[in-house]
Amino acid sequence: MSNVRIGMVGYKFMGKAHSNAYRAVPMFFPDALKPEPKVICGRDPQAVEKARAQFGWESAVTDWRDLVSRDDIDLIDINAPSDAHKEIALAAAANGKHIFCEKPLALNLKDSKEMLESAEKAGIKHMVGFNYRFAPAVQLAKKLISEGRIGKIYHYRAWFLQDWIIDEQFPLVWRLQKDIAGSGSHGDLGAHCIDLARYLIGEFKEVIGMSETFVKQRPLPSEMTGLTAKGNKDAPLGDVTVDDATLFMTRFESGALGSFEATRFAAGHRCTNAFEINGSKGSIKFDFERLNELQVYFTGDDEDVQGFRRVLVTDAPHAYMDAWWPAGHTIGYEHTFTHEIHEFMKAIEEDRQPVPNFVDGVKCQEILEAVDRSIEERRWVAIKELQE
Ligand code: SOE
Repeated sequence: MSNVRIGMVGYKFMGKAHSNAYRAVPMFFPDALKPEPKVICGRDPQAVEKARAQFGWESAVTDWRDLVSRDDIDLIDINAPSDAHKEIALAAAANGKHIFCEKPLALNLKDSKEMLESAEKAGIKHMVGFNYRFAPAVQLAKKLISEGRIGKIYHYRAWFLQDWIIDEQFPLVWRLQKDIAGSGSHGDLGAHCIDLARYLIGEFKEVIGMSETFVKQRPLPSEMTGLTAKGNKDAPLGDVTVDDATLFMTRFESGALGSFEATRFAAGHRCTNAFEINGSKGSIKFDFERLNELQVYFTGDDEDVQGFRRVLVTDAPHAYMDAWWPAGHTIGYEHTFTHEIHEFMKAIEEDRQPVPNFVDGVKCQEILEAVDRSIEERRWVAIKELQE
């Protein structure tokens, strides 16, 4: 196979991010298989046709059922709202298509397990969209930890802060409806923090959390709108059925202690996805708003120059950077998706599963649900309980 022919379901925020990556991969990573953006799918014929022309897909369809069985498609990309993931993924797997699915993998743990089982049974390659793993600075953090340069890890602190729903008139978009989104800040933002923690320092052992829905009712939107929707104060109100903020503490299998905070109510924070890790030999700090930097502290530095150093992660020794620009030239959010798709193309070429895949999607969902259970039952919940 020389090209991987893509059929993509969804054409909004993530559809745009993925389309951009499919176009960028052959230009910047010409060594691996080439993704070929063939068919884009969405329910609204005019809107999907507009996206097709703008994002550069060959053709557009309005029913994903027509897409998953086509002979001229090798990989199905699912970036429609979360309630659509499972049905499309099961059908795609049954038709032998590889799958790239946005996070969170499904509405709940049960559905995510079903998706994993069907993918394994079909023998297809599957990937879940935890794109922040693919920031070169995050990869450098992983390298430093794996090489033992931070020592034994004691603390993992993560926070993902946004502020796009602080206005009480902001409409009840799909991301605020449990039956469509699965959960609120927890599954949307907390899922990224959980995945990064698993990637960087390993598995969670037990959790205890708390959450709040600060604004319980919001104006109903007139259409399926997203993050940039505008409120209409005269519209009838509907119930918000997801969390606005979820916080939890954890103990990792390694013995490290962790704290996590995901909220859409942190005024001034547009997209602060950050973590800090403290070990016996040093510390690491990352903040997505400064994507090209990693702050690193080593206890072994001479006393008179000790302090956090700012490493600009833009040069050839850093992951993926030799494919981009000369040393010191920065990259952005969209590059995380390009790296992610590149990894998927390489995995198909080498006939192995890409990482993160549906196994990681399920493990993340276990932790999300363990936190939910701990909130409901007001107690510590062992992750093992969810695996029984
Ligand atoms: C919206 O909250 C959002 O776009 C998430 O859905 C993404 O996964 C995250 O990367 C940024 O914020």
